[in-house]
Amino acid sequence: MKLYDNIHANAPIRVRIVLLLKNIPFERIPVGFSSERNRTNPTSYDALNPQGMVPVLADENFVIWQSLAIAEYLDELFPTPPLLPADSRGKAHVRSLALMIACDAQPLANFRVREFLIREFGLPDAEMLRWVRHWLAESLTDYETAIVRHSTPGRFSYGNSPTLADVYLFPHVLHAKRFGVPLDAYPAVMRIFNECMAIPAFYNARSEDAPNNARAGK
Ligand SMILES: N[C@@H](CCC(=O)N[C@@H](CS)C(=O)NCC(=O)O)C(=O)O
Repeated sequence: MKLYDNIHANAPIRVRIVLLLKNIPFERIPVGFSSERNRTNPTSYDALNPQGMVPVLADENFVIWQSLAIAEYLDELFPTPPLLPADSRGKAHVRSLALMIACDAQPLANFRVREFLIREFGLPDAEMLRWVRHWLAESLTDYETAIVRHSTPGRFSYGNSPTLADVYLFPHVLHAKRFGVPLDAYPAVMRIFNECMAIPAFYNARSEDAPNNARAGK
């Protein structure tokens, strides 16, 4: 497996967690970001992923993008340990949690969004930071509410073993830390984050400690 990755990026951490949890060997291919995409002269990476984002997974000639699609593909190919509950309701619940982050939270703080706000609206750094912190804090409040009110009790977002919900939550908390979001208001989220930190696959998937760091575009 090849993982197209960027050392500073958040979304590929999700895929690295899945690969490491399931002991799937992989090679990281570094991808650089530019501040504005050139639609008239697309790069070879744009040919791989029409969105030009990371992560992309190449399983031999099969190329797939969007971390949730990648994670579920890997979960089906390598079922142990499972990252979705066996029952339909459990699956739907875990996907709801993961999608809160994947669809509604992380995109608002993405590199291209931040770049656009600065470049096109002249947003000063401090205001841009306010934007990012605001949406990160909102999303953590919503996640905290969701797990306190609606999840099955347990050590993780859903029960006693990590699921795709935790695969999404963990890098999101790292992102919030990086942007200086105060985290005291989210005790349930932070309890789960600390449980994840104790699992080598989560810990080692973080950008600083990821395998093949030297290849990852420093
Ligand atoms: N929904 C996508 C999000 C991917 C994404 O946002 N990737 C970011 C890095 S964390 C990216 O490539 N950003 C480059 C850019 O914004 O131009 C997924 O889950 O794979």
